[in-house]
Amino acid sequence: MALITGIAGQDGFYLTELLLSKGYLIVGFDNHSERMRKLRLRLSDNPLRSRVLLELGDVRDRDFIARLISSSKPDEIYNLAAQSHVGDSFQQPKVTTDTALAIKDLLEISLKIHPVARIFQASTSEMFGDSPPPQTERSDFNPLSPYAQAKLEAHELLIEFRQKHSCYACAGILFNHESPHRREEFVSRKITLGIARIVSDNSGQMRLGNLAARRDWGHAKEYVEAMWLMLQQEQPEEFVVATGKSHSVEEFVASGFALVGEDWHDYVVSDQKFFRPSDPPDLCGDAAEAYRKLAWQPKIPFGELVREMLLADLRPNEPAFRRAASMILNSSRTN
Ligand code: NAP
Ligand code: F7E
Repeated sequence: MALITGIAGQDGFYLTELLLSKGYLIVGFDNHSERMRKLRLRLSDNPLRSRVLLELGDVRDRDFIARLISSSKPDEIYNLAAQSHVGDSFQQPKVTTDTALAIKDLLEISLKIHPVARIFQASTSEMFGDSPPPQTERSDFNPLSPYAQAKLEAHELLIEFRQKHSCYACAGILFNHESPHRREEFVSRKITLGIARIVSDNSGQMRLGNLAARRDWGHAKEYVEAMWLMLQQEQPEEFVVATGKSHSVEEFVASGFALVGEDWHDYVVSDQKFFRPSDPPDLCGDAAEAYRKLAWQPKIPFGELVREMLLADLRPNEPAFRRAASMILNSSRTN
């Protein structure tokens, strides 16, 4: 039995599919009712869907968490709930911090009523800020946003709690991971959806912020495997989860437009409105420890991730989409 907080987000979906395939029963909750509706819809063709119990709820609600843990007695708890948009955290620091720090209640409640549960916390590469790449488990943290600061507090709190109470709790230091289920507020999906719209209308513009920022983009499907592996170890430990290669936002844009035979310079405008007060320049993780101890290694390269996301956003019925899709399929056959 697993409990997943923030189950209706991108990772919640992939983790649910992974755990179902491993025979788990799942209890999951999220506070976003529209996304919960979409999750139910996505799971509707999974023959194992009756093994998932979904609830609307808030990770900051202590009574709700206590009731859920005491009724489900989960072997594993995956804490994915977060206000996870870095840009938004500058406008909403309190909700971002309160949600991140809900891990404290989760740890305390679990220790009190069901201490055998193993707990995974979704920490983030954003905690490194401008620490020089490649970042490892031993790199300095230097958070540059309210989101990064809140996640770092949660990360340190978890490690301290584990040392004090000898419980099984650990945090994955996750670098950016994307998929066709990524919310469109994040740059990867904003780019692939934007290209799909431009191809469809044969016109339009894409307004982005900082094109020079470099991120280490992997596929969410592979990152949830690392989460599961981390809870199967003898001893709880923190791991960097990353591909080891970073690309600039400009490279993401250029790869996407090249796949539909267009030059990005004709469509993309860099707009101050989408810049953040501060932005880590280059986040690129070294996941050697995860490879050595978890035997975890990402296999989906950057180009394939961009292709998969773009293909998913192209609507199949229009001629322009069909043309672009066949170009993408041809390019994937030749490399
Ligand atoms: P996501 O798509 O934003 O999913 C998080 C889900 O949690 C959303 O549905 C969100 O709904 C929900 N949520 C927010 N506040 C909540 C609350 N108080 N109670 C219950 N649910 C709440 O994020 P993700 O990409 O799946 O990421 C999963 C976790 O990994 C997050 O903790 C994120 O910070 C962390 N992480 C992600 C990445 C990445 O690249 N994807 C990298 C490092 C770490 P709302 O829309 O209402 O907020
Ligand atoms: O930005 C730049 C932006 O919002 C990536 C979350 O999952 O990963 C994610 O956080 C980069 C940044 O993701 C736009 O300034 C340029 O440099 O897609 P993003 P993020 O901020 O890296 C980390 C690891 C998490 O933990 C988070 O939860 O792209 N950028 N132009 C833009 N970003 C957005 N969103 N929109 C733009 O127009």
